[in-house]
Amino acid sequence: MELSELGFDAWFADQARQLCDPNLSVARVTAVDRGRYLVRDELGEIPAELTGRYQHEAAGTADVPCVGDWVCVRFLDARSHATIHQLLRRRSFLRRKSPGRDVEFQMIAANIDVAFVTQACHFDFNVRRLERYLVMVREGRIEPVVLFTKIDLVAPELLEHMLASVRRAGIDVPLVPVSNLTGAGLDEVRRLVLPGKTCCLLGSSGVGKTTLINQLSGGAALETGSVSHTGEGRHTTTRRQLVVLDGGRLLIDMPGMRELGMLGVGEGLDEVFTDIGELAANCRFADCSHAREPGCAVRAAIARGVLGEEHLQSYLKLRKESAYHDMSYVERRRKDREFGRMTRAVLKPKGKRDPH
Ligand SMILES: Nc1nc2c(ncn2[C@@H]2O[C@H](COP(=O)(O)OP(=O)(O)OP(=O)(O)O)[C@@H](O)[C@H]2O)c(=O)[nH]1
Ligand SMILES: [Mg+2]
Ligand SMILES: [Zn+2]
Repeated sequence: MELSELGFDAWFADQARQLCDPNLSVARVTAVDRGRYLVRDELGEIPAELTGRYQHEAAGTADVPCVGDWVCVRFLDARSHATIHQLLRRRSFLRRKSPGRDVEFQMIAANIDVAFVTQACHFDFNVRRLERYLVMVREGRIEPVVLFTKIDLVAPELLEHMLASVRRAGIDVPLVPVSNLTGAGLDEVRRLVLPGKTCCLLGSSGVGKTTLINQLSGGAALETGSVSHTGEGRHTTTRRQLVVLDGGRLLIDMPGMRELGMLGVGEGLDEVFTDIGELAANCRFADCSHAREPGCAVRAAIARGVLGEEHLQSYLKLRKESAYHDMSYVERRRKDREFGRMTRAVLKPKGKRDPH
């Protein structure tokens, strides 16, 4: 196996050259469980932990490695375990705001190319929740694909109805209806999981995420909910894990999310609701709230019937909830300063760095 089959490419190689001590190796985090890690490189997967220094210096939860991260490691005792010394920059990420007033993010996974946002047709379909997931995915610079699973459990008319509501909501990402039972749609999913690319499955518990990964891997490798039950809300998968399929196709399985939590700073929101963004450019006031201001182009579009009132309401609701909106001025300033420090640390010339 080559590192490129784990998703390593020129972009990360460049990072490694800048950040990694030449005596260290590069590996990818494949699982995280309460401070214990699994990392993988060309030769295999081994347990790892953060160095004391790393733990000491990590400024916030976002600096701690998560599944999918590339890290610099030292292999110890004939590769029986490793220590993690340095995190490489993330090209993309999934994160949510930690509970509490402070704007601190919990990283969920990193360096993902495609996120399959998964809902099961028979119990889980919800357009508003779909939008929340899509915002989170777009914000992390990840390509979304929507999967509707368990289509074997619903009548074709119901599926049609669901697809129509998604389109009505202005969601224009690829959408694949699948059944793990009949195999319908699986070839299409397979075509989207490309060698050297990392995909992840997101969605509620019991929608069939792990079952799908097992289908694609051609063997029942991971534990799934029992077949006799629909599985809703049982949280069979308990940790995030990167699975390597043959040909370097990489999939991250995740536990069902109980709660999506707060959203990030709002760029993802505008990408999912591009229609509203385009209309808003013509509102008279730049900070128009699209409530009752004069010259509001968004309200005018609703009056003309080209934009759904419900669509606007869900946009406004998400915008109100987004972390950026929630941040006080002081917090925003602090965040900006932290960011400045971080970029300076990254840009610090190599010769001046302390030895590890
Ligand atoms: N009828 C039907 N059942 C399915 C399908 N896909 C999965 N299941 C069943 O749904 C249940 C839950 O599947 P899992 O793959 O464990 O679901 P999950 O999304 O990984 O759930 P968590 O790990 O809890 O987040 C299992 O009993 C599966 O056999 C499908 O396409 N059709
Ligand atoms: Mg699972
Ligand atoms: Zn407006």
